Amino acid sequence: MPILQAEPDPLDFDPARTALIVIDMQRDFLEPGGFGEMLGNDVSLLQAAVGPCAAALASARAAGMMVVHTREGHRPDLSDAPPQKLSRGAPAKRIGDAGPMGRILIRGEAGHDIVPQLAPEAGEVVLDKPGKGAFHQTDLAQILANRSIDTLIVCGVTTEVCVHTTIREGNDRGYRCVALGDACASYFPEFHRVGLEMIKAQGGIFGWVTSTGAFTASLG
Ligand code: TIU
Repeated sequence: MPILQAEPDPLDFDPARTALIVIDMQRDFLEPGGFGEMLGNDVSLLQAAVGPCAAALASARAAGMMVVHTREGHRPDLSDAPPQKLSRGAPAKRIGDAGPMGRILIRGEAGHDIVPQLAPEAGEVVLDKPGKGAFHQTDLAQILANRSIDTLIVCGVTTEVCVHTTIREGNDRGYRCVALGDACASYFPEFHRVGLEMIKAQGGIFGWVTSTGAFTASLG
């Protein structure tokens, strides 16, 4: 079995029982002219994760690993969006409002799509999720159970929001969750750094952290 060099400890993993989960690498969060930039964020911070995510995807595909791409977004009628989430942010810049790449965080809109550099391939799972965590109100648990998955390699954006929530959810459900630090990113560099520290603190309180290079090396 491959050994993955990670913090706080190395772990062995069976690629046939491991899934790469790419979180919310969507145009609205990452591209200049999207919703993220409209809110005043420096999207180049998130762009830094695209190359490492592409490298992780290439390795996982070559190894025949399961790949899951998630997208955060809602039904066009907003019926699945809690009022508390809809009321966040300045008026006219909220979920469902007209944004620069279509309605903000609405399924089917251009900005909701995954960036072209990381486009899903045939046979990969694309998971639409209404929350920050990938398990909340989705069929991810069943999809992973059907393949006897026990380990999740997690990358994407943002480190402290959707990546963190998914790793916390996965850890509580019994999965071994490993963040690829350089393949995650945040609009807030300090949140990214501390977010990774939090996962691996206290002996790996809810997961492991490693690098894309260590992951690709472990697969040979
Ligand atoms: N995907 C994800 O993290 N969604 C967010 O809303 N993140 C923020 O950091 N805002």
